[in-house]
Amino acid sequence: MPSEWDTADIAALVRRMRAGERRAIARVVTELERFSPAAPRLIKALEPHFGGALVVGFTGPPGAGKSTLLNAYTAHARRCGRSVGILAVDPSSPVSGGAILGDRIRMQSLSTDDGIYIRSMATRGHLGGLAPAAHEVVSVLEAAGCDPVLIETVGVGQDEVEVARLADATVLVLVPGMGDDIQTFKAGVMEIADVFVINKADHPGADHVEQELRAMLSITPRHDGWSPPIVKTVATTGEGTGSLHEALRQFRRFGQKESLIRRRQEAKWRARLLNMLRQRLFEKVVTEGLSEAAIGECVQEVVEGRRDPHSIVEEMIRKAGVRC
Ligand SMILES: Nc1nc2c(ncn2[C@@H]2O[C@H](COP(=O)(O)OP(=O)(O)O)[C@@H](O)[C@H]2O)c(=O)[nH]1
Ligand SMILES: [Mg+2]
Repeated sequence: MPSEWDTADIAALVRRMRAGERRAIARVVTELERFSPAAPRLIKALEPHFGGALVVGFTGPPGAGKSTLLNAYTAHARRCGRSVGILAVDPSSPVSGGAILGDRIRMQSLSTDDGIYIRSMATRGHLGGLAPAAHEVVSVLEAAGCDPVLIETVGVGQDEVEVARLADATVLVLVPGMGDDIQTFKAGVMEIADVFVINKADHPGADHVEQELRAMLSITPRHDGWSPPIVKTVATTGEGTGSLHEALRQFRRFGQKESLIRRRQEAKWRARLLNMLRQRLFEKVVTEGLSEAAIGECVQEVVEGRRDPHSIVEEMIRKAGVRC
């Protein structure tokens, strides 16, 4: 692909991507992740094809079986004739990080299937927080015809709550032996679960976790009226993936009826628009408006106490022609 993109290049790439060509999908994702100069035009060309897929986030403690379950669910969706997009999110490290590597090997049997597209990325953007491109990656997978799009996170924490904002439905994966721990589970994490999975149901104690969960859900009903179903699975054999699929379908139906999914989409777009604006303004002020030398000079002025940083920032914004 040339460094200077013309309209025909973009149209050709989008066409190949929409046909499900893996290299084209990878290319679009990379351009968006890097916020390359072509990114805004690519997003514009893809916008008509955004939305429509069920985006499911899988979260839960490390070792609960999220990757295995995601694989089993993917196999189920493939049997139903669906194309599946997978975004593996590693909160700490770049893509080369070990945590993802283990999952990648397990995902290898899936990755030779043309109906499955897997992408891994770090959650941390260069400015901290969820990488803004995570939104774009999910949208690109949707535009490429993947439905569902599955997102896997590595553990339970703030990143998961952020990732849940990307998803239409969040599956919280628990395992036997966690019964008593459920009380101490962070409230924020419990609240994001639209469907609970008790995986490793081949181990003793699955019923106990289920009882604990039901007790907890009965005393803290959700404000939106949805009662999260509890599904038992054995991810290693695929047992229960049909029930998980059914639970997600029910949630989707409820969400559409109660305009819950719509409200989530609004929240998602709000975050996304602000991210895009932040990125664009930053680019305008820094990348387009300032040279490295000019920034270096400002740093010197601050360090030597000649100027205060606030007035410098104001001046940078003014020089870039952004009116506040
Ligand atoms: N017995 C049993 N083992 C499972 C099940 N699901 C996953 N495992 C195993 O649990 C380990 C952790 O699974 P993994 O999918 O990597 O967990 P993750 O860290 O949540 O992604 C692996 O060795 C899996 O083979 C299950 O349903 N039953
Ligand atoms: Mg995993």
